[in-house]
Parts: sequence; C-alpha cells; structure tokens
Amino acid sequence: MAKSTRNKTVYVLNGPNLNLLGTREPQIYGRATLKDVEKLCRKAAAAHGFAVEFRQSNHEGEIVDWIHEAGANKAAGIVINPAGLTHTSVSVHDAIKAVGVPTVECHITNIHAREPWRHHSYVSLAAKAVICGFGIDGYALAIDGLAATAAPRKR
Ligand code: CA2
Repeated sequence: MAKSTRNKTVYVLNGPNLNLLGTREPQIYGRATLKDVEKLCRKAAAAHGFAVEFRQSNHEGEIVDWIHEAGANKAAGIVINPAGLTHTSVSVHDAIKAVGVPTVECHITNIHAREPWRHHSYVSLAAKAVICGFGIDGYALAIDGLAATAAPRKR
C-alpha cells in the first residue's frame, strides 16, 4: 500500500502482564508504569504529528483483533511489545503479516541477554524492525523509526 494512503495513527500494543509494569520485578523491568509508557509514546508521536491508540491485553485473541483493527484503519504503524506471546504466538505473527502495517517489535529488556528460550521471537519474522534493551525508551525510538519510514529523507 502506498504510504500516503495511511492515516496518522500509531497503534501501541502491549501483551500479557505488562499491566504490572512498575509494580513487580523492578530490577528487571524498571520502575516506570504502563501509564508512564503511554505518556512517553504520546509525546514521541506528537512530535511527528501522530495520534496514538495505546492498548494492553492479557488475551492473545484481543491482541490479534487490535492488529486487524490497525490494518482496517490503515494505521501508520504498529509498535508492539508482545511480552510472553513473543516466544509462543504464531497467531500474532500471522496477524502482523496479514495486515501489512509497518510493525516495530519492542522489548524493554534485551531478550538476547536473558534465558535461551527468550532468544527466539515468532513476531520478529513479521516485523519491520526490532528494538530491545533500551528500557521503556525503546517505545519512543520505535515511534521515531516508524516516522522516519513514513517520511524517508532524500539521499
Ligand atoms: O522485555 C520485554 O519487554 C518483554 O517483552 C517482557 C515480557 C517477557 O516475557 C519478554 O520475554 C520480554 C514480560 C512482560 C511482563 O511484564 C512484567 C512487568 C513487571 C512485572 C511482571 C511482569
């Protein structure tokens, strides 16, 4: 699809247990809450003239439905932290492939420096780009990356 036909909304989707961010395991995930992540995303998006649909679900099917919604609405992009679904979900992979919306997979932690079973992502196969290990700043970097893709600079 031509980039110009996309609207100016970025979907930021968060998977299972991310509602607990900032309340448990701060040594791994930090002290920022999901509300803080939302604020960060809105600020980064506004700088590029994007609106944000910010969502979290503990249910795989709901995440799949939201990816379909982003496709139907011709979203400018998706930033997704699939959380545990990263390592298990063929369905999230298939949904991202199906809708064709530029998608950045984002992880707070460096999943490659953690347990071996976190090193594989089904989602990465469908994603345009992957960011991990920058803490919650990765979400803002992902939005910056989508904006750069939507309006590539002349070389
Ligand atoms: O680093 C990330 O962002 C992860 O996507 C987080 C997932 C984990 O399964 C992935 O391997 C990497 C875990 C999300 C759960 O988040 C919590 C936050 C605070 C307390 C408990 C869980």
